[in-house]
Amino acid sequence: MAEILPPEPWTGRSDPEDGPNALRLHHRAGADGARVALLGFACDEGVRRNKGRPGAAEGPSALRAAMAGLAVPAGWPGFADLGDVGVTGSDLADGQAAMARRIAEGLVRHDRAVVLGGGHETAFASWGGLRRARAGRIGIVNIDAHLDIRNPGAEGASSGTPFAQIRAEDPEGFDYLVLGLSEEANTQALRERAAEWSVGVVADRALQSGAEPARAAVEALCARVDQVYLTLDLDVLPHAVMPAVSAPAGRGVPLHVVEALIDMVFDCAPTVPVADMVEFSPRLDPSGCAARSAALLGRRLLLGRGDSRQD
Ligand SMILES: [Mn+2]
Repeated sequence: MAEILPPEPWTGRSDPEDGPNALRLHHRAGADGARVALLGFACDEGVRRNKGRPGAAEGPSALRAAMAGLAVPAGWPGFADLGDVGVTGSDLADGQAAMARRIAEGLVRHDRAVVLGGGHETAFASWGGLRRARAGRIGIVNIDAHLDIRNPGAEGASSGTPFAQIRAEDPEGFDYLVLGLSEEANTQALRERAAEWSVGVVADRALQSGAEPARAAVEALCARVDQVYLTLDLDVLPHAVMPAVSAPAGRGVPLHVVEALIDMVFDCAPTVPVADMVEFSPRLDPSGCAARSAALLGRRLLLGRGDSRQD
């Protein structure tokens, strides 16, 4: 069953003595005229079916808490929090359908929906919401160690199947690029399927010192689509930075390179109406340090093109 969970109030540190520009993310929640909507998908069922470690359902509220105190530029128009869709029980398809509807509704009033997962089953809802709300060709850029194009198993769809499901819905329009793929974490069967489906791949090993090796593939995809759906699986980060995922990466792509990849997509894409960040499991982050890194990336997705650059 899917339930609509209203947004919680945003709270955090305030420093009024430093003047009107001492703004943090929580100060811009619910701002009038916000172009960006934030939504959460509180769901563990996809990871459970994928035989992973649960906890992703607690991701949206933990990520909000970690993002709340981050500084934002004074001119940033802010964001609207549309709350979460919670999946209770085992009806994943019903939960994804409810989430897709919420995203599509959000895109009526806002230019971009930023979705906090949930496992990577969130992607089927993100893409579904975008397809419902906007016409035109969709290119998918997935920053991830994994292809997530498995065939559904005995229990059906999971966090390992979303991009195969998307292709099944729209085989002609399927245009999919994975950045940060770990050769060792994807079976030969999956890599052969990716080649058969013309999936673009840039390996994690090519992205150790910078994002430039991905530029040609990102620019080519952006040139042939009308809009990009950007999806970020936190398990692309090295395990020392991001232990709080079901499947931590043995190698991973460094945080600064992931930031540069996000910037590259926002710079190249005609538009990015939906971006999501998935697989964060706070119960696997006892120190809270992984949440701090995830929050930097969530902030970048919220601020989008240009606005996130303070470096
Ligand atoms: Mn994934």
